[in-house]
Amino acid sequence: MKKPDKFYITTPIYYVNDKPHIGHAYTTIVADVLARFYRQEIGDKNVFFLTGTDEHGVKVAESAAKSSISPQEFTDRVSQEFKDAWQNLDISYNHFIRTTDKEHQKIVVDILKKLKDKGVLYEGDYQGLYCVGCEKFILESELVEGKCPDHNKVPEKLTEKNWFFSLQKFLPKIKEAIESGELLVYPESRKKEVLGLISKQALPDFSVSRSNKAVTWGIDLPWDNSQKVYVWIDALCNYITALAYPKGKDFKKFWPADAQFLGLEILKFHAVYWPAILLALDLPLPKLYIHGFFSIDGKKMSKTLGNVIDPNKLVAEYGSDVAKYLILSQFSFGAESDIKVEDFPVKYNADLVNGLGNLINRVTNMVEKYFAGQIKIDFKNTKLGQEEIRQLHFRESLLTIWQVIQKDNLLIDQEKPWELAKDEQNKPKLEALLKELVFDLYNIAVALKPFMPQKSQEIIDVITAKKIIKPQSPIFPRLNK
Ligand code: ME8
Repeated sequence: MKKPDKFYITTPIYYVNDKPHIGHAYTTIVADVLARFYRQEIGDKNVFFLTGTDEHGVKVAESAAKSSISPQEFTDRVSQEFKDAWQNLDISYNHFIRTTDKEHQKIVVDILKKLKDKGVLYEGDYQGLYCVGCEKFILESELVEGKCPDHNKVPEKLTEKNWFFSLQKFLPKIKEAIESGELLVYPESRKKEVLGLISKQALPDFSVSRSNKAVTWGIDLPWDNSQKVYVWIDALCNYITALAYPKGKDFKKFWPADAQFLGLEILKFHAVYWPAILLALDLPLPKLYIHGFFSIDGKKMSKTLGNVIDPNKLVAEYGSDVAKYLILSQFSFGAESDIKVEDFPVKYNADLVNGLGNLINRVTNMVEKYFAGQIKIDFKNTKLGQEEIRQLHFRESLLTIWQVIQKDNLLIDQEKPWELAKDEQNKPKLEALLKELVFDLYNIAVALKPFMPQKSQEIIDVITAKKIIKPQSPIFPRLNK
C-alpha cells in the first residue's frame, strides 16, 4: 500500500448555540484517530487536522440574546467550551478555526468577490420557508405536519433579496466527479443518495447571502451592503481559509482534503454546494466520509429530553482514552446507531478490566515471578488492525485487536503456566509461552496508539522496561460502583 505524502483531515465546524455533546465528540474522535495514525505513518508535519466552531447566523444571535450577552461574548464563551472538551478528550487537532477569526472573514470576502468575478453569482428574490434551527430554507415537501422534522418548529415564511449561486451549471460536473470517484462520497449509500438528488433535479440554485434585515450577525457582503454572507457559505469556506487560501503554504501543501468527516444531515451542503464552490474556484475536490447519526437509548438526543451525553462527564468517569474507546467501539463508522448508556460500564469491565487489563496483569506478573522480570524479546510491529484504520473501519480495527486479547487470555487458561512453573523441565515451554504473550501485548499496545495514546504508552513502558514488573496500580482499574 503506497503511503500518501500528506494527509488533511477536517471535522464540521460546530455551531456554538449548543454545548459539545457525544455526537460532536464522535466525529472529532474518528478524525483524531486517523490523524494520529497518519502521523505515525508519514510524520507529524505532513498531517493537518482541522476542527473549529461555526459562529455566525441567526441561530447564534438568538442564543446570545437569550443569555443577554453580545454575540461575540457568547461565541467566545461557547467556542472555549468546545476547546476545553477537546482538551479533556486529548484531541490532537493542529488548528482550531473560528468563523469570527479576522483572517477567516477576510478570506471569505475574497472568495465571494472571486465567485462574483467569475460570473457564477446573480441577484434574485427568494421566497420560501426558513428554518432557523437548520439555518436553511426548507421545502414544503420536507415538512412533517407543517413543521421542520429536525427541530419540530414551524418555519418562517420569508421573501427577501439574496445573491444566488448558479448551481445548475455545475451539477453535470459534480455528478461526473462523484461517479468517477474524483469526488469521493463514502459510504456507497450516501453516494447513491447524492446522485439521486442530482438526478431528481431536486437541487435549486442556493443563496450565498441573506438580507441584513434578517441576519445581523455575519460577514458583510463586499459589494452589497444590504446583505450578509449566508452562514453556510461562510462556514464551508473554513476548510480552505484555515490553510490560508489561496497563497498560504499550508494550502499549497494540504488541499484537497484527504478526509472530510461529517454527519449525514449535512450531506447536501458538503457533497453538492461545497464541490460547486470548489469547482467555481478551479480547485480540486476532497474525499467526504459520512457517518450515521446516533440516538441515545432509542431517543433523539435533545436538551428537552435531557438525554444529551456530555463527553466531559465520560472523561471524568473513565479518563480520555477509555471514553474514546467506549464511544468508538459501539458501532461501525457510517452506521446509524443507538447508544445505550448502561452499556458503558459493562463494556468497560468486559473489554478493558477483564480483557486487556487482566491480560496485562497476568503476563507481567508471570514474567516477574518466573523469570525475575527478564525475558528477551525481539519486538516487531505486526501492523495489527492497521489496514482497518486505513479503511476507516475503526470499530473493526478494535475488534481485530480484541481477538488477540481473547486468544491470549484463553491461551493462559489452557496452558496453565502456573502448572508449568512447578517443574523445571517445563521452563523452555513456559518461556516460549510468555515470550509469545509479551510479544502480542507489545503489538496490542502499538495497535492501540491512535485510539488510546496514553494507555498504550503506559503498556509499552511496562513491557519494554529492563525488568518487567506487574504495574502497582492496574492500568484499567475496576469501577468503584
Ligand atoms: O451542522 N450523532 O454544526 P452542528 C452523530 N455548523 N453525530 C452528530 C450528532 C449525532 N446525534 N449530532 C451532531 C453544523 N453530530 C454546521 C456545520 S461545517 C462547514 C458546518 C456531529 O453543531 C456530526 O458530525 O450541528 C454532525 O454533522 C455535526 O456534529 C453537526 O454539528
